This record gives sequence, C-alpha cells and structure tokens, in this order.
Amino acid sequence: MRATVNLIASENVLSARARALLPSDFGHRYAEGHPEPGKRYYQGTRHIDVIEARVRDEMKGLFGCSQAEVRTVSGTNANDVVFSSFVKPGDVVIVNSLSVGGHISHQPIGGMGKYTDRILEWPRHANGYQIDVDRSKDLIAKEKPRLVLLGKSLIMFPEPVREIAAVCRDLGVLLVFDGAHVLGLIAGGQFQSPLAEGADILLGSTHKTFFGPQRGVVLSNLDDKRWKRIDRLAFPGCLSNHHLNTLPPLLVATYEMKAFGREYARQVVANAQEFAKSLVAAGFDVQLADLGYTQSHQVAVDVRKQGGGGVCAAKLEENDIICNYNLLPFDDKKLAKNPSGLRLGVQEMTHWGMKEPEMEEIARLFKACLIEGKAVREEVDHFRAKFIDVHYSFDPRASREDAPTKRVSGSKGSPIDMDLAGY
Ligand code: DSN
Repeated sequence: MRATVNLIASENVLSARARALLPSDFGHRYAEGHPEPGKRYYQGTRHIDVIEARVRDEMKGLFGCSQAEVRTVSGTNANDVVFSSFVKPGDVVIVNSLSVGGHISHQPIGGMGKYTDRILEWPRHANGYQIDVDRSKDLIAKEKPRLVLLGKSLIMFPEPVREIAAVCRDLGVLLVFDGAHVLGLIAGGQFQSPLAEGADILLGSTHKTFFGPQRGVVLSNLDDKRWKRIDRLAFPGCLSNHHLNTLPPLLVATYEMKAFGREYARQVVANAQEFAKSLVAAGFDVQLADLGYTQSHQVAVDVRKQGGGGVCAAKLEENDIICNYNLLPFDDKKLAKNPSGLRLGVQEMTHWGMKEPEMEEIARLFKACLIEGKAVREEVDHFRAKFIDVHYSFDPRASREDAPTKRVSGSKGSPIDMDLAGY
C-alpha cells in the first residue's frame, strides 16, 4: 500500500480510526431486518442497532434526503436493489454504454440485463463523452422508458441531471443517478448534487471518493410507498446479513466526510486538474481539453502513441504506479485488453496528503516511464515513502500502520468517542 502510487479511480484507504474498527466481533454476527425495536430477525443485536441507525441518519443528513438504505454491501448490490425494485421484463431503460464509461452493472451483460433486454444507450455529442441533451429528451419522449440511469465509472464532468429530470417528471420516468465514483465529491459539495437537481434516486459506493469501507448506499426523497419497494428488495430481495463489521468504520467515515469532506473534495478536484495539465505539458494526450480536462477525481488519457492502455498500465505497474487501462468512447469493444486509454484517479493519493506539486511529480514520472522508457521504480518508491499519514481524519498521525489500534476510541473530543466507545 505504501510502496505504490495508486491511481485506481475506484479505490481509497480508511483512516486509522476507521481501519482499526474493521476486524471487530461484528464480523461474526448476523442482524437481518432493521435496527428499530421488533424489526430484527436475530437476537443480540442492540450494539449494532445503535450504529446502523446512526449510519442511516448521518447519511440522510449528509446528503439532505429523507430515505437512506445503508445495508447494501457494494455499489453493484445497491444498483441491483433499485433495478430489481422497478424494472420488469420488456421495460425500456436508458444507460451509459460500457465504452463511454457506463458501469458493467448497467449493461445487458450485467445486473440490468437480468431484468430487461430493452437497454438503450444515451445519444452522445461528437466527442463521445457527453450526453446530447436534445436527442436524449427526444429519445425519452419516444420510448417512454421505465427508468433512466445517469452517472458512470469514467466520469470527468457532471451529467445533465436537471435537463433530463424535467422531461422525466412530465412523463413519470424514474431518474436514477449512479454516483458510485463521485459520492465523496457530492458530499463535499464539489460536484453536482443529483437529488437537488431532480434525480429520484442517488446510488453510491462508500469507498471511492467517500472515506468508507467497501459498501453501497441508496439515497432518495421518494415517498414511503415507492421507498417500500426498495426496502423489500434490499432485504429480503437482494441480501440477508450485511457484513456488520463494516458499519462502524462507515460511521467514522461519515463523520470524517462531514468534518473534512469539503476541504478534501476541493483538493481532489484541484489535484486532478493539475495532474491533467502536467500530463499535457509532459507530452500526453489528455482527453476533454476544450472543457478543461476534468471537474472530478479522474483524468482520461489517450495513450495509443505510447503503445495503448494495456501496455502502458503494465509498464507503470512494473514501476510501482498502479492504474486502470480503459476503453475510450471511440474504441472498439474488441480492444478491451489494450484499449486506447488510461483512467487515472487522484482521490487516494490526495487522501494521503498529496497536493499540486506532487501531481506535477507524478506526471514527470509518467513521462520518464512511458515516453522516455526509463525505469523509475526506485524514484517512485522514494517519492511515495514521504506520504505516511492518511489526512482529512480526526487523528492523522494515528494512520500509521504501527499505530496502536486502541487509539480508535481513545482520543479526546471527537464525536466518534461518544458514539463508538465501548463497542
Ligand atoms: N469497476 C469499478 C470501477 O473501477 O469503476 C467499479 O465497480
């Protein structure tokens, strides 16, 4: 973990406080149902009940919504809960395709394909990355889909939620935003706010730009009648027990997001923008130059001149820099193993405390490795070794792996002590 520069856009690290809670006794236990009295199907759950109810309430507060399903154990699991609640065989849905960055679970071969075979793709502008709003509105009016899905896994810019929501409202179409990648940026107020802009449901992963362990959430302002379907499809529809040991770290992460999310998200976006500019200066073809490259944690680079995404990702890995190769919108799907692109995310390195000068340095290492053909592993290791504390947490110095785990509930004055002491 500390020997590599990790630029996988879907990963992050826990703070020491959150991490120390991960292997607790809750990992041995079951707690089906809801935390309210009489709504559990197991005995002996009073401690996890307190924590689960608190996670749910804190999520509602953080995202300004009235409904939160926090039992889902991953983003894909959360997606499945919503798809299975609303999509029936023969229903039309509209999604982002795989080659423009749509998630696998939105595709005919993924979760969505279990419920309907009528999966259409959003019409796009010539650049391939952005949705063509006018043609999309026409498509919705013509096809009258059951559900439309915005948000994706290669996401540098906001999606046109407000514009699409207006036509969905008129036609009674459910608008879902998959915010798995950008959940922490939304919480930090540095990306669009899909629910405020008119989405019915916001889906998320808690471990990409959000500070938590690997889980999923469903957030909404739906009325109780429609929410009940989601509730029933979460349990017993799509899960029974829900990996209880990851709930206390998620509560810590939610407090961290409340306290530091704005500052963190601002630095993530600043870092991504600096990284993009530095890569361009180093000779790389960073996508979406005319829009300013990015407003998220991600940067997409066309590396065909350097041998392709698969070749470059392998060379970088040999040098302790880890990232994904990625299809770019103009790629043929057959290129899946060596597509044109690299998808680079700066959210984890930002969590470790890196700022703009470090982004310039990583771009220089990219140039040395991929353009000049130099071995940079020792340089990377030396550079990475300076970042040993997870920042944006209540007690950054306790982030070191050798820090005593008891400090989790031992520090004074933070809300975590009140809520988790003794568990
Ligand atoms: N496949 C993951 C990603 O890297 O985007 C999300 O599940």
